[in-house]
Amino acid sequence: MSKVRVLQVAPLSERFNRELAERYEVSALWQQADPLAFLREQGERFRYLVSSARFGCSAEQLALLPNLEVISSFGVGYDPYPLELLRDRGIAISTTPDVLNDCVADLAFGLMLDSARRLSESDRFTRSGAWNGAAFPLGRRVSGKRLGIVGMGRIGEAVALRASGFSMSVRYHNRRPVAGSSYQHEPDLLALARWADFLVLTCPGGKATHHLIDAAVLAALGGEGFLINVARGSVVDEPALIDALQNNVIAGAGLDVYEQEPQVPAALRELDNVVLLPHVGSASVETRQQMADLVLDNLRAYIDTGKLLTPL
Ligand code: 8YV
Repeated sequence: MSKVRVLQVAPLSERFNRELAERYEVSALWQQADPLAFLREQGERFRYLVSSARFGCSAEQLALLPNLEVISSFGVGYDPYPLELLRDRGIAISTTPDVLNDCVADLAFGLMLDSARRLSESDRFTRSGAWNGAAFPLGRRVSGKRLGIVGMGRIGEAVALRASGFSMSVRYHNRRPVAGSSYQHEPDLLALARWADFLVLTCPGGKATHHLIDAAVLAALGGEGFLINVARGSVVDEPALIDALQNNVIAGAGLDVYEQEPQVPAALRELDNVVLLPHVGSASVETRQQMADLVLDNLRAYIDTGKLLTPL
C-alpha cells in the first residue's frame, strides 16, 4: 500500500523528521528551491500538513493547497496561522497543549530567580575574574513576594502552582475570571502591575494581546518590579520595555521571547538588568519528544478517524 502524502512546511527535530518520513510520503517544503512554485505545481495533491507554532503557514501557501483538510502543528501557540481563513475553509488544526505546561512554568521560575537574584549577571562576574575581593551587588528575594500572572490558562496555572512552594501570593489578569480558579482575579491590568513584584506573561500572542504591556503598565510595575515574558514578544511594546530598563522604571526583566525573533535588539543585549533566552520555554528533551509524539498522534488520528485529539 502506498504511503499517505504529507506536506511538511518547516523542519522539526531530526528524530521527528525521521519518524514522519517512516510513516508518510513527506514533501519538505523548506527544501524546495522555490516553495511557492512547488505548491503551484503540486499543491492540490496535499490533504495533510505539518508545521509549527514558529513557522505556521501563510494565506499565500493556503491558496495553493485547495484540498487541504488538516494541519497538525508543533507547539501550543497558533499566532502565525491565518485562523479566520482556516475557519472559512473548514481546515482543522491541532496544537500540542498541556505537555509543555510544566517546562514553560519551570522556565518562568528560572527567569524570576535569575533576574531577581542576578544569577546570569553574577556568573558573568565570576567568570570575568572580577570577584577577587569585590562584593557582588545584592539581588532581590523571590520567596514571599507578589506574583501577578497575565493569562491564567494552562501554563499560568502551572506557574501559580509553583508559586505556593515559594510562599508567594498570586493574582491574575484575564478578560474574564476563570471559573473555579482559587486565585484572585484582577480585572484591571494596571492595578495588577501596581500590586505585583513579578508580572509573568503566559497569555497567547495575536491581535487581542498586542502590546498589552506598554509604558503605563511598566510604570505601574515600578522600580522594584520584574517583568517575565514566556508568552510571545508581541505582548510587550519592546521599545517601551527597553526604555523602562534603561531608566530603571522597573527593576529588571527575564525574556524568552521577542517581537522580531530571532532578532534581539542591541539595546537589550547591552543591559545587565535583563536576562535574555533564545525562546527555549519548551526546550527539554522530554517535552519536545512529547510534543513531537502529539503531532504524529494527531495526524494519525485524523487520517484514521477524521478527528483530531487536540483540536484548537
Ligand atoms: C516552541 C512555543 O518553541 O509551543 C509554543 O507555542 O512557542 C514553543 O514551545 C515552538 O513552538 C517551536 O516551534
